[in-house]
Amino acid sequence: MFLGKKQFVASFDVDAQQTFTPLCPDELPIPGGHTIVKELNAQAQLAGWRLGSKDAHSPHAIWVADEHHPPLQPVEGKHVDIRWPVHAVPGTKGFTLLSGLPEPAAYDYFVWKGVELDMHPYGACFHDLSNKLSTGVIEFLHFRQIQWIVLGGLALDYCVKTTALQLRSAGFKVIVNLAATRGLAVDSVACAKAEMENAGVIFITHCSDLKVE
Ligand code: VGL
Repeated sequence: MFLGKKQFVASFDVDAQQTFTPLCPDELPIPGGHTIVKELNAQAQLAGWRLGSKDAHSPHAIWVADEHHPPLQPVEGKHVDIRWPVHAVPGTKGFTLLSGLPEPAAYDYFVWKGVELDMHPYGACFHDLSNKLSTGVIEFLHFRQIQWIVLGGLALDYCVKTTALQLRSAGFKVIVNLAATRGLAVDSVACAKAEMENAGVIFITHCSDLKVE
């Protein structure tokens, strides 16, 4: 698939953090989550710009599961839907990017999300669940006149999906590189793929499917 000039193509590493890998078994381990680094770096080589995001959560956020409130149960809250185990706490191993990725400062644009105690965003484009409080990603992409975004990261069925849908709504052409992402659960991955496909997201199996000039 030909994408045209590299300067109009961005690569996006969504939440490619250790918290979402078997290296952090008590957080949100995703099978194979730690195996996507080579592919994320390869897709970034094809793009003129590299963006990244990190979940940055408090262990005291209102959505944190405990012995009385199990994970995946609904929570009352405008910017929160369900509970999750503590994950991606700044200063912990889980917060760090996967080994082999650049430092956040080496990306062209990098976002921390979920810092507020009462918010648990999934997409990297907005801090809230009603898409009102921008992280600046969409503005950055417009400012640079970027047309194509190639996405990878964790997890396919949550943050990668939501980011892809937000970018489609903002009018960008969006590709999800399946070799550069992994999902939390088989059922939600199937639903997520259908939802993304309906929204016009394109799937590739490997970034060698892409060509730029
Ligand atoms: C994520 C579930 C909970 C993700 C974050 O990054 O996909 N999933 N928090």
